[in-house]
Amino acid sequence: MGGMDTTSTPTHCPYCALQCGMNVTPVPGGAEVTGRTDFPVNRGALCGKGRTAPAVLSSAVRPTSPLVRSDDGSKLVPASWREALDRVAAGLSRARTGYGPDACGVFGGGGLTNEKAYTLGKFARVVLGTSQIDYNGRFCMSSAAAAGTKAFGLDRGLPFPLEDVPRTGCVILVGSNLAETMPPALRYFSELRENSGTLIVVDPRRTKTAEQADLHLAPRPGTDLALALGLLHLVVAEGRTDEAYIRERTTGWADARAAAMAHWPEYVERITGVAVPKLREAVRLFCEPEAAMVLTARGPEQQSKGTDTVGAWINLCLATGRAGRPLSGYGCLTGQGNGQGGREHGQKADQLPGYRKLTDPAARRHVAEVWGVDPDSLPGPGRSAYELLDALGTDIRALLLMGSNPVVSAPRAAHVEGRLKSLDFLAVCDVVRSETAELADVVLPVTQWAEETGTTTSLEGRVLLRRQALTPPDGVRSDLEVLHELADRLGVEKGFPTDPEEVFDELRRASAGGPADYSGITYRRLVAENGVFWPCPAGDGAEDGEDAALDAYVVDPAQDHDDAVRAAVPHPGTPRLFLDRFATEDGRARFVAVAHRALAEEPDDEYPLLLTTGRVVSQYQSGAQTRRVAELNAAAPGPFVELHPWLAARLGAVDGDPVAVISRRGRAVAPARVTTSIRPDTVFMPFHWPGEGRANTLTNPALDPTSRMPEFKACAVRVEAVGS
Ligand SMILES: Nc1nc2c(c(=O)[nH]1)N[C@H]1C(S)=C(S)[C@@H](COP(=O)(O)OP(=O)(O)OC[C@H]3O[C@@H](n4cnc5c(=O)[nH]c(N)nc54)[C@H](O)[C@@H]3O)O[C@H]1N2
Ligand SMILES: Nc1nc2c(c(=O)[nH]1)N[C@H]1C(S)=C(S)[C@@H](COP(=O)(O)OP(=O)(O)OC[C@H]3O[C@@H](n4cnc5c(=O)[nH]c(N)nc54)[C@H](O)[C@@H]3O)O[C@H]1N2
Ligand code: SF4
Ligand SMILES: [Mo]
Repeated sequence: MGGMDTTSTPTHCPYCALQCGMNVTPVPGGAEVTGRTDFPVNRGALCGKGRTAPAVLSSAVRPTSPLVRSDDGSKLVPASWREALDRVAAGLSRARTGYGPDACGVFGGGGLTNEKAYTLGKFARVVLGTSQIDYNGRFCMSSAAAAGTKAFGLDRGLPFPLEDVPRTGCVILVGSNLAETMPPALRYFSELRENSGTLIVVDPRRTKTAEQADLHLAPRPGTDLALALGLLHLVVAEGRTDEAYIRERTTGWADARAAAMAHWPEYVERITGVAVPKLREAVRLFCEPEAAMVLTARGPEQQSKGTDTVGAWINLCLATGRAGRPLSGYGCLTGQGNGQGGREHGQKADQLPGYRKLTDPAARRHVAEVWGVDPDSLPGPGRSAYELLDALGTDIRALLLMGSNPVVSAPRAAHVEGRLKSLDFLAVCDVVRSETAELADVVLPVTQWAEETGTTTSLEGRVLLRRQALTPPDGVRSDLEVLHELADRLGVEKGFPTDPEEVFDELRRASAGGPADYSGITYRRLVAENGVFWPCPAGDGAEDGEDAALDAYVVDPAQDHDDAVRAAVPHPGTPRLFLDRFATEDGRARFVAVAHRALAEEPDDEYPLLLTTGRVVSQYQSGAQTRRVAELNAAAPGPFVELHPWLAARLGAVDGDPVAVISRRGRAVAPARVTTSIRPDTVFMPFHWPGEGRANTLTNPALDPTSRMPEFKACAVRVEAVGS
């Protein structure tokens, strides 16, 4: 696939879930990218990270040979692929022989393509026979996924395309700073306002996104649940519920209503710090137009009550008839490049491909048949991401890590770093020498986005083909090749193809009939149609007549095709979900009865402030990739601590002075950034950097009981001036 000459290839960005379309063109000494104007989501726009992504392809910033730990353990030294793979197979075998299959752990990532995520899950269950697999998406959108599944019977980040946003009446954006985290998406919200729609932003900080809003609510971190309940209370009190909708399309209203009525506006003001008139204004803006949306991101989700919090925002949509109707609905803005697909195809602890449940006997039978194994041989659900990392070196003796950098990104990171060091054996597949790779016994350097082909599923639920545009450097191999070689060494010779299209065709069969059904999607369609929204089941005639039907269909989808073509025409995909019914058994959406509760760690005399964490526009995640790009480092050179001038004055700190932020987990030091855009009771740190300024040294791994999401967005800290 793809031209290896100087022609440009249409593909997609390696980073976030917007998956902007880009053209990649080889140039002497590297490659250039331009935004694809034919891709509807970004229409040619790219952020700085996407524009500079080719810099990470350079052999100057990445290993191009496997690395193994030297005999004295002091450093990583180059080795042949044969030796490196032998060592990984031996490390995994030793753990399995010594302690049983669950002594091998696998940790994946939401940046991996669908093909890789699928193969990694299969590798864990079929080759290693371990239940101990999970991935970094657990740290990302798992609370929204749990709440969405509970309410609607299905979790797809956005149940509608972004193009619907400018045409609705009001959007409440809860804890998303998309002006920095998905810059090209901001256009949809500007267009909304140009069309006289309104934007409400809920964020403890006045971010670049909040500056665009008609109304900014700045709650104390971790109180979104109370806020949503307070808004629902007002909706009821002001007679703004949609009773016919509630009756026809939902269940559970009586209990949810009673729970909301216990949250008086004045009580909610006391908890959140948002004044009652602002609550009333939000209700008015949300309820007056015909249609409205609530979109959440990591702010309300990365809390130890994230699932209930998202549930409360969904309640608000349901009570006002704003879900499963045109231009209305609840959506979660998924984060990683394949944050959506990565959570559907089996690298999650409790899951089989097609978003099936590992505990469902029918699902086990279906997938086991595709895999050619006995259903009883498939292990059960394993631990969630943080629990898995916490068990390293105790129950789990060897770990295969692919597509994550937990030394920087996991909560209570110093502890996690210690657990990684206590392993008998650690293998890391990565494109760069990440901080976690530095701890490994073996590092396997792999090909990157523009050097390989595979599919991702964007935040809209649109499956996309990322195409190979460049020849990889000598010495690197693809993740699929790595898994193939390891499976072979561990005694499974078949079932781990290295051709992504072959893997995708198997994934289609494995997902057929499941909630995330990809069976009607082919690589050809993805190219011809610029992506396809799931679910997209294969029609009855699809296998036979597919090519002819596709050609006719692609030439003119709207044309009146004859019956034979029509029968074989592929399912068009599903841009908009739930318009007729929700995906629950009875077709109705479910309210949840939830009540406000405290943070896992409330401030006290010793730790009187709240720390919240998040992102800046020029760095991505743990920074493993973007910290290797000069232009991005110039724009965002290092960590900082945002604090309000009142707090700074009390500490005697001025802008730029180093300050120490101390929590029960540890201490981090970074320059103060004094700003009125943050609440005086809260400090903010971005989490992109290792070392002294690592935000995750401080964060609290308290988990949401349902989603197992850690409380990244609020923990108790104190701040001290340093060296003054
Ligand atoms: N530049 C850049 N872009 C990215 C990424 C990146 O690392 N860098 N990562 C990608 C990924 S994986 C993800 S998940 C997305 C994340 O995208 P976002 O969710 O937009 O990112 P965050 O900065 O983590 O959090 C958003 C906002 O939540 C606010 N917040 C903090 N605590 C609370 C709270 O208690 N309640 C509410 N309502 N808000 C709160 C923060 O102040 C912050 O402005 O971005 C994606 N895009
Ligand atoms: N304090 C705090 N912590 C957070 C968050 C927060 O808001 N606050 N957000 C959380 C969220 S939402 C997320 S998603 C996580 C993300 O945190 P991480 O899981 O650490 O994510 P990345 O930094 O993207 O790490 C991906 C790693 O995989 C490598 N990689 C990229 N592509 C590939 C590939 O195709 N194959 C292989 N083998 N490797 C690849 C990259 O080089 C990088 O080293 O962080 C979480 N941590
Ligand atoms: S917004 Fe996201 S997908 Fe688009 S160019 Fe930037 S990082 Fe890439
Ligand atoms: Mo994320």
